[in-house]
Amino acid sequence: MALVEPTACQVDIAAGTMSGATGTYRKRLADLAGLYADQAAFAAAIEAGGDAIVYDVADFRPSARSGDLIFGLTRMSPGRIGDEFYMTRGHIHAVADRPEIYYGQSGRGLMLMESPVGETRVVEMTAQTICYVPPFWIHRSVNTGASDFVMVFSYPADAGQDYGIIEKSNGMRHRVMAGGPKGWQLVENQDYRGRSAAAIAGLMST
Ligand code: S6P
Ligand code: ZN
Repeated sequence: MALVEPTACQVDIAAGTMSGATGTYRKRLADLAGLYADQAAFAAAIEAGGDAIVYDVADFRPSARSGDLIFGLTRMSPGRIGDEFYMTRGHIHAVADRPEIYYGQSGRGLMLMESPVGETRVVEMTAQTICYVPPFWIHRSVNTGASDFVMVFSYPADAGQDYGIIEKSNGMRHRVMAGGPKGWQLVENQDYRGRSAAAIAGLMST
């Protein structure tokens, strides 16, 4: 098998960028319609502030081979729609038993995780926090701070992303809203629909 050349990518924490990326994408508010609870606040935010950038992702994908690694950088803007903090779309890995790590670079936020049966876990993150997302956990990043929230991530190259799992449940079980002693609190998503036993068994048999 042909060897891949070793490489290095440089993170610019202040800019929230990574050199040498093989791919980048940007998500603006309009790309995230339906994600937030307060639809009137969502429409007002687009009307008032233009189509704000919510997050940028840059990654390095050497190959899609199992055993290889993808790594990259997520930069999230600070902001809220109503009381709900800016967040990523969230997903489970398409090969559901593939894990991930995130390494905080700057800012403040959290990793919101949900198991197939609907248990919620939160890992709070600041610079130098390493968050381990175990196999089978749905994960979404949330910027709960007042500045950019920047994280390095790495996950197996054959993991893929399944975004439909969150759409099918009408969102994750909990929303992250302003309030409480820490400045953020979990609030039950009123529209949430739990997964069927068959769906859970299907995920866990990966
Ligand atoms: C991929 C990994 C990250 C996210 C990124 C944006 O498995 O978890 O690269 O893709 O943080 O989140 P999302 O949910 O829009 O892919
Ligand atoms: Zn992931």
